[in-house]
Amino acid sequence: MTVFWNKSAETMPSNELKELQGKKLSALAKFVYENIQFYKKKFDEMGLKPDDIKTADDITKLPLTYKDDLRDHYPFKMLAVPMDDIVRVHASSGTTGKPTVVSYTRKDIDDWTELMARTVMAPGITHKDIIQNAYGYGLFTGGLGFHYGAEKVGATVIPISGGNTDRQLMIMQDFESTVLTCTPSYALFIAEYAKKEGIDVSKLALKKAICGAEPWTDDLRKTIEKNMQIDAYDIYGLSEIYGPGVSVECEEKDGMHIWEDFFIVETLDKETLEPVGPGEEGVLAFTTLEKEGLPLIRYITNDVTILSAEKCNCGRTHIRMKKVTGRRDDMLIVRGINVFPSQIEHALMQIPGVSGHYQIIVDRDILDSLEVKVELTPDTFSDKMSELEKFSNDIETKIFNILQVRAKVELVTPGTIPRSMGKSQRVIDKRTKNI
Ligand code: DLL
Repeated sequence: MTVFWNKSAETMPSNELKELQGKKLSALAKFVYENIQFYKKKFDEMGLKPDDIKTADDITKLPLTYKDDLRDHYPFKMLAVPMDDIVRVHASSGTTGKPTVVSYTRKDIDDWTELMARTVMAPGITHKDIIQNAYGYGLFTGGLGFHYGAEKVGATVIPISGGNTDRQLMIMQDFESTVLTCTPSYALFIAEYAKKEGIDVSKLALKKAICGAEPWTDDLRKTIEKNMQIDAYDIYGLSEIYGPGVSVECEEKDGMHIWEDFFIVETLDKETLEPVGPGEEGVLAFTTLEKEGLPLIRYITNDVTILSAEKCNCGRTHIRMKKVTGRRDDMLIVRGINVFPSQIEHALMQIPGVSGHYQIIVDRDILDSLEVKVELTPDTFSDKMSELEKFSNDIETKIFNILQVRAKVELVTPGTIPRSMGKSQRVIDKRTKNI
């Protein structure tokens, strides 16, 4: 039997949903015009008045918002409320050394919790479950996002955070966790580790996993399901739009429901950014209908997917998105963490003696690996011959401090990284484009 957190909202007829979106969008247009200088300027430049926005279809009249706009207003200049009203801040990697910062009012946290409660229950999880939450706690939205939603549902939450796989498995056995929440690559790693340690997964109480924060294929799902003997569900979200809880798969495992009473979702042509319809591939853009702290209009996620407005057997009426099949920019996701090549360059350029030639190699064995080949200037290379290891450790630390991802640094002889006459290929992603 399908379980719901908020059945009336989740099964609201599509026409009612659209009408509700129209009302909320019209109020949002006024709110951002009056409270965010950035949007006021955009509206004025376009000759747009808040009163022009009356229905959900008027969304296309509104300006687009890009990640760079957030960067330009780092950290708090795009807030619609005074800082006194902000109760929490999260952040994710940005295109430069600076993170993308997102701020929440009390109402935003309550709304996010509502979204996460729906998201936890959609894959059939209830207050009876014991949820081992192995998403990272901290500035990353995964840990706390899940935590609040799972508690709201009344489930037992184990706030174990990521890493320390021995302890994960001990807790999983001793506390009889029934649900694991973590990135798909970590779920796969836990399965491999359990096998290596001789743990019989069929004896675990674990039944389900909710995995997301990075792209994964249906093939990987099957492997996780087989190796852990569980059902695994996809969850999508991004910090700018609360975090996890933007969409999730229900028990049908056929696309992720996007909570349309909180968001207007569009898919836009990858080149022109003109709207494309359901069934056509495009870049996801979200408009937040309830956010107070940092409301966003037509926020370009750069995630590419297809929307499906077809009826779902679970009874939820909210539109579904298929798996994310790629990104429109150069962001890499390494073990669930967003990595921009420009951040690595930024880290390298702070170290005297490092030349401008480097190469980033991403691969996947069980977990993603990140390797950076770095050329030193010829002088430094000969000077530092005796202390190359220390030098590469210093670079690794610098990269870790900026990215929070461990990279293996290999110092190479000057002149060995291929030079290019045109665009250099700085990033080699060996993970089969399996998304
Ligand atoms: O990854 C929020 C999250 C936490 C989602 C836990 C799911 C579970 P960010 O760190 O801001 O937020 O990264 C957002 O990650 O734009 C996508 O490119 C990617 N992403 C997130 N979920 C999925 C998914 C969190 N299920 C960026 N499939 C997004 C593919 C995903 N990509």
